[in-house]
Amino acid sequence: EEIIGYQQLVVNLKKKRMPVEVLKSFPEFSSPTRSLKQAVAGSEEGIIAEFKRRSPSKEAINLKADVMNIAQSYEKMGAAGMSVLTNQRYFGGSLEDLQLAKSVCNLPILRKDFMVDAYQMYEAKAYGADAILLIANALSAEKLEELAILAKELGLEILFEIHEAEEIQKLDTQYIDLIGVNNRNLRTFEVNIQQGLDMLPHLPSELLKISESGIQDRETIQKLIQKGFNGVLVGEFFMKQKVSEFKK
Ligand code: IGP
Repeated sequence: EEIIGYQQLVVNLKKKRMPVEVLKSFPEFSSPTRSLKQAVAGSEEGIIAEFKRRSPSKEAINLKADVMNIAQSYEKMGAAGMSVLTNQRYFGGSLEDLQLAKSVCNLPILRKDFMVDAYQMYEAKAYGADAILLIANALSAEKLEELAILAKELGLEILFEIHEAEEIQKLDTQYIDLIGVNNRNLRTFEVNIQQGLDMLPHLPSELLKISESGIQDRETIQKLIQKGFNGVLVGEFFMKQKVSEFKK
């Protein structure tokens, strides 16, 4: 059998799913995890800066953005980690974006996508993700646990995203590295930062909490941290800026 080059494998993935055995042969598959949890815990503002070309609610944000330049700029800015949208259809992203980001900086990388099956976990690890997203209201409790167990086996950390405090009960806290409180309602796209803040007292105190979505200025970041969040996940606000304007 012909040996396929690494770069060629990357291109092929876009078209069809390659065998899991092939994903396991990617160099990143056996690389150590950069802990997003530790990075957030050890940083003052816990900024997870997101790479997002467009979004379903806003259309184009920065379609031609250079992922390598932005990854390095996020690192220089002092971000604790980077989130890369790999969803093509709604966000214009790709696994190649993730792979490039990982290769040019030392930040832990979160694969931001709608994770629904085991294959995506192997894929995430192979392309260099350190953490994956599990959305509470997108999956059954059984599926969430199944994916969480596999993620942990592969050395991936878990950002568990919720919209309401009760959703925390859908996944045992032993699997959760970070809780993401999404301020954006994924059905109406409406953002309500106060609603996220109101959830804080109802979440387990021992877990790291990230406020996600709709954060458009430094003052809001400071307010969220001061009120008890350990970090923030910010996409559009950074993606609309020139990299030279990024600051801590
Ligand atoms: C970032 P914003 O408003 O700063 O660009 O949001 C992030 O929270 C958002 O992209 C997001 C997301 C998601 C995207 C939160 N949860 C789930 C896709 C899937």
